[in-house]
Amino acid sequence: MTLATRRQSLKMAALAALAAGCDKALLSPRDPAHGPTSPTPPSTPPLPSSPANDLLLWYRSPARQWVEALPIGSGRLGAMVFGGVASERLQLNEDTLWAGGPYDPTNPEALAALPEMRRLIFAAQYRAAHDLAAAHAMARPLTQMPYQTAGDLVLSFPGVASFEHYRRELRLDTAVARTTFTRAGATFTREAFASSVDHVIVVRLTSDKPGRIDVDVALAPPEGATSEADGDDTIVLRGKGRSEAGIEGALRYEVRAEVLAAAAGSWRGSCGGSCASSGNPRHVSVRNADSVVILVSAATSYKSYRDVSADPSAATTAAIARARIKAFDALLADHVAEHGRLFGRVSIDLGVADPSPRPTDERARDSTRADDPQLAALYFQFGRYLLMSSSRPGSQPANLQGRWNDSQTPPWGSKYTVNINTEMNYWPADRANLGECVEPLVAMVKDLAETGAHTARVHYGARGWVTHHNTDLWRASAPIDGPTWGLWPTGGAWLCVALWDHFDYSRDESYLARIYPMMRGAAEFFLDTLVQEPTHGWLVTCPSLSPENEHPGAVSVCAGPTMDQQIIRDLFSHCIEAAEVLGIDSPFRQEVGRARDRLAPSQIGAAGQLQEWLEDWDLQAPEIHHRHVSHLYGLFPSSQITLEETPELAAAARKSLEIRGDEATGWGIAWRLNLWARLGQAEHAHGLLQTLMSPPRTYPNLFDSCPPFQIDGNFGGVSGICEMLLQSHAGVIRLLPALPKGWPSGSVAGLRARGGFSVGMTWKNGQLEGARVSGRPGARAVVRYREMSLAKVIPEGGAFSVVVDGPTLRPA
Ligand code: FUC
Repeated sequence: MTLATRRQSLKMAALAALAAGCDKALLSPRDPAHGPTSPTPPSTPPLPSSPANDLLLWYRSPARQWVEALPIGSGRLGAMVFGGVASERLQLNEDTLWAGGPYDPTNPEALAALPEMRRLIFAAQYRAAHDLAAAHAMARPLTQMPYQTAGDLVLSFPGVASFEHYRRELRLDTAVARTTFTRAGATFTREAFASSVDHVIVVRLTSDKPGRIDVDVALAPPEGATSEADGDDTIVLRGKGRSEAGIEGALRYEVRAEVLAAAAGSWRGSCGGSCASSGNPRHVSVRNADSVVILVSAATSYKSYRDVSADPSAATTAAIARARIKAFDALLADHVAEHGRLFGRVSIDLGVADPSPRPTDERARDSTRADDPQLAALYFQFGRYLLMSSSRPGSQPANLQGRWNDSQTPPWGSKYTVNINTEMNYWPADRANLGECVEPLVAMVKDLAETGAHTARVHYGARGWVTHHNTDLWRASAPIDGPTWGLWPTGGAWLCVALWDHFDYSRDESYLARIYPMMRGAAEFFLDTLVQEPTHGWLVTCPSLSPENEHPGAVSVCAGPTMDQQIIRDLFSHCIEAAEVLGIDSPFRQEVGRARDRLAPSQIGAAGQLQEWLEDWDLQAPEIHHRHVSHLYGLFPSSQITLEETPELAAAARKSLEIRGDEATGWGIAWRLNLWARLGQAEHAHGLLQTLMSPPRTYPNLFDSCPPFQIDGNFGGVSGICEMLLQSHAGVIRLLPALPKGWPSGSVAGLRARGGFSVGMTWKNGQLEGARVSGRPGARAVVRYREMSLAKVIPEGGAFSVVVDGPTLRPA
């Protein structure tokens, strides 16, 4: 046997077993003794039996539009599965495929304009300050780079016209999308999953009758890319990232699809005999196969925000080669195990109003009319699924669309908007026990601390680092879009607060040591740039704005908006506590403490509302019902304002919420939901959740609609459900703080609480029955239910239980 023939026969063995679902493919391809294995019929995938309604999205017909398709994702890779019969489409994404290339958007004129902008603002000449900023202080270019689609995997099934018994579904417990139907006496099954273990998207086509699969496999390139067959069994799509706003597209990218077909009894040709490019340079055609497996990988030349020298072709080829030597069952089993490791940590039962199985789109549509607690549980688990699928260690963070985008020009560039949206994406991470998913955000903030240091110097002559209201793959940090939106220096600080939150839930000091330099740098920026406002002598940001909201001066530019003061107060407090925990930086701690004491306080206005600005402008602002509720940051996600400790401010926050009203974007509703839960207003929070998870705020595939699709609403919804069931700020674990009447009996297990705790509990007839709190032995937990309270140290066994006994909460 020549080396070439031996290689070919080893490859054949692996392919045969892979397509047939045969574990023999796990034999080392280097072991010549085993030779080619004969194909075996497709095995049943090792999936647990079909899950309950609250772990399954399902539909009676294929997706007609993108927001009906079902998302799968490995963190790095994403796909939207349409479930078509005669033609199936998987729209593909790769996390680093963005337009543009490394660039420096800072504006060298900004620093010189700073003193005059400040003077104009303190002289109440806001329009002039706005115009000056527009002329001299904004990024160049004025926009950032958009996230891009990577094209489509297109499967055409010749001769398939009619079919019966159609169903498509997405199982949240296994993260497998599946389409089934019958035709001409055979049942056909198509499965797809995105493996974060093997970094490939895997599609398998099977039938319960042999030799019945005919398919043409192609990759449909986005504009500017091309695709072609590479040998008999592979299609390769190659492209170059688009140029945008004068920034040249620097990325090269590749999508590679390898087709592996098995026919009972024999292998024909390199992928099953009739598997060939068959004269069409863009298709791989398979005829009369028993089963077909398609492995898809994608990569770009992105290494970091300043290095685009990776080899995408080497990356895709290596990923496919590694996946190919595993059997399909092994790929699936590893994927299911890794998915289950995170997903299985939390179970939730909010009760069942209607036990009949109904398609997800019908349930979402009907939930406006009748309460459907199972839909809320499904929405919760779907949100957890989306976070796991779009943000994994090593991937980019979840952007405005998570990982899923079918456009070259997506809404708001599908970027990272950090004046609410990116932070909201991560609200559920720790609450819903997916702490690892924060890792990509940490990596992004580390980059921003570098690019933002340059922006801090060029725009403000300051130490530390700054990020304004948006960033992209290239970690651009200068103010974009125009002063109304961009001239807000507090984005990096808010991101640091999000990183701190992850510490607060885990109490992992090695993690704290990692993020401390970023927090310190963010604080340094404000030590250098806060200015004293003339009326009270408070330290304030200037220039700044209350995100995207114009004040009565008909511009948004101002000094010391309430949100800034609250975020900076948190940042400073966290820096002080972090330095204490780490036992470092004593003089810095004191300096930060002195500045914190001089920050402008949260103020109550004439209408009894929490003031959004330093001045009592709220009721004269042009958009009184504005979608952002920035000044309520202090109530949620922060805990500067609580019902118990600052009741006057909590009442003012409530007044502001009432003035603002419930109408908002998807994420705006989700934020309000979390805020009302913090106020203990269960029915109001529940009503907002119902609105959020029904049309028009939710699409048939349960994606949030801003509109259009934006994933933050999904994530804010998960966080809101957590906050209704469990809150853990201000040193207290509150059980069922906002339990609505619609969820009278239920249970939850595996939610996380600040301080390093996990909490499970059951309730019945609207009353808590009992709870179990686990954590590090020796850690002291204060647990509260209504007016009852219990403080207890976690014992050696790592957990304690409490029950409600008449008017008291007592150890079980
Ligand atoms: C902010 C919001 C918009 C949108 C955008 C991505 O600018 O005000 O509604 O969500 O981010």
